[in-house]
Amino acid sequence: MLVHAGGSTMRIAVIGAGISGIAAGVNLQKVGIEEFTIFEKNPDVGGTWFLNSYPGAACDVDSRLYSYSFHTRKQWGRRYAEQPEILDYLNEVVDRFGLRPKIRTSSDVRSCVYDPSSKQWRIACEDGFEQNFDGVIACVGMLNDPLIPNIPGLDAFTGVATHTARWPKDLDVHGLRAAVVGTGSSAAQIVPAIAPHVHSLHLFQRQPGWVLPKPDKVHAGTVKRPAGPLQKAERCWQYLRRELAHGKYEMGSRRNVRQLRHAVDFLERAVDDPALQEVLKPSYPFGCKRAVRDSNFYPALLRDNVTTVPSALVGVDGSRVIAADGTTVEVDLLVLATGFRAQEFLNTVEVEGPDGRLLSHQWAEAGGPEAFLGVAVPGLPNFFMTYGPNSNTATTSMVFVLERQVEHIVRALAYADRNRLTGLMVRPDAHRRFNQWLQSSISDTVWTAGCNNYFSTQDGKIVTNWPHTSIAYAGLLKAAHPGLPWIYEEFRM
Ligand code: N01
Repeated sequence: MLVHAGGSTMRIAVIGAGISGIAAGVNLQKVGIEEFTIFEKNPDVGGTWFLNSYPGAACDVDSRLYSYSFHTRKQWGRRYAEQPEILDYLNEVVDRFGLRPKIRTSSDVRSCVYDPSSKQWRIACEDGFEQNFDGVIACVGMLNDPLIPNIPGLDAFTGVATHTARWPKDLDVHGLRAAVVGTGSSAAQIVPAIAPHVHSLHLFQRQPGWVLPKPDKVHAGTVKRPAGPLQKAERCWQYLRRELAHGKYEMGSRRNVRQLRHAVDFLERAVDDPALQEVLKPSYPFGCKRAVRDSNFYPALLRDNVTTVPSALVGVDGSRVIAADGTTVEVDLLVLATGFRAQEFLNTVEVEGPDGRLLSHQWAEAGGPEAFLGVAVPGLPNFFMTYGPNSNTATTSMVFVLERQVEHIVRALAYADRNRLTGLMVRPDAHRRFNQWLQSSISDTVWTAGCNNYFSTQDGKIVTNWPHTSIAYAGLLKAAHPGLPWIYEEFRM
């Protein structure tokens, strides 16, 4: 990218200092936009990797791939890094690129309102801080707002109740009678991590998930130097292998049937009890929910102190937790591994465009959140987002995807800056055509097979996932140059 010749005057607000917020800071500096503030609601950087500190929290994507292309590591401590190592890595990137002075921590952005007279966005934080910016990059993530199920009596639970993404720092689980609710990726990590230490553990499973092994490996140590040619080649191979293995999640495709067979084999090898096998076997196609990757989950369920309750948690009465099938257990610790409000994009920030319309209303009228390539929405000049609607790629590392989004966004803002535009905005027809094509590509995917997944709205519209390969997605982001008049509309004073 070219550095702005005359020196940039543009001032950008980045909301969130997680993986994409940090990448946005690095890329803005790269194009010479130095006037930016990264607002972070937490007391420190890292986003999801700051908040998800529950026992066993780790990444189920190979670390060689789950890291920035602009800051690689020669060797990670293990093949699938655990949360502390990923958080350490993100802090290292922040310091290496001198971003810390640009980050305003403990700053919860509550609203982002466009002021038509100044042609700027007014950012307002919960602590009363307000400031105007020429452009906004919302990097709040898709999995940031915990979904606490509406369970009668939960508020009055007499023990310790916590969501996985809000784990109390010094919680000692030793000897506790625990219940874990949910069987997604978070539950699959926390159950094996705490099962050996708790007195007993009851796992409340509403609907089982497909599980694949995770061939983890501990390395001799972490080498923080940049990856050499060999590690770069391995990273590239990891990427291509994942792309080739998954492709599109098409219902009944040869690939999908093969993945299903792999998951069934793994279940049958790992669980020798036929009754438990039956309980753990999903009745929907592989990939309808994001598959769990963990080699320790099934063995943990076979422990003497672990019981799988094949029923949803429906009530809490003092220290007793109650399942839909009537099972009642007395517990000291209630872990809600119940996921996130993934379909409610940007629900923690009120975004109001030039015409006074709220983005949430715009999306409600459209039947659910939608965006152009997951990054831009018509009616919002110089407003972009990462990890927006339908940009969750099931096939690869989200770090790869978020980096490509950030590159697209920063290129657009730099273009607006260079050309002295007051705004750059995706055209409604480009946005409409893109979303029509996108939704028609989704109709034959396994995500529509009718399982409980977090990909769709209540009306069944898939709003989180990208149906094609990440190569195709990255290619489209690259091809959609901000100067193309049939994609972006330009505004001048
Ligand atoms: O959440 P989920 P998660 N009684 O939504 C269940 C990422 N992630 O935090 O399936 C009983 O997958 C619910 O049941 P059902 C990753 O993208 C990544 O585990 O809806 N159960 C489900 O089992 C992942 O996909 C890593 O029937 C109840 C569970 O709660 C995403 O985060 C690690 C219930 C929620 O599962 C979310 O994963 C961890 C009830 N009343 C997470 N209510 C990596 O390694 C809800 N459930 C990168």
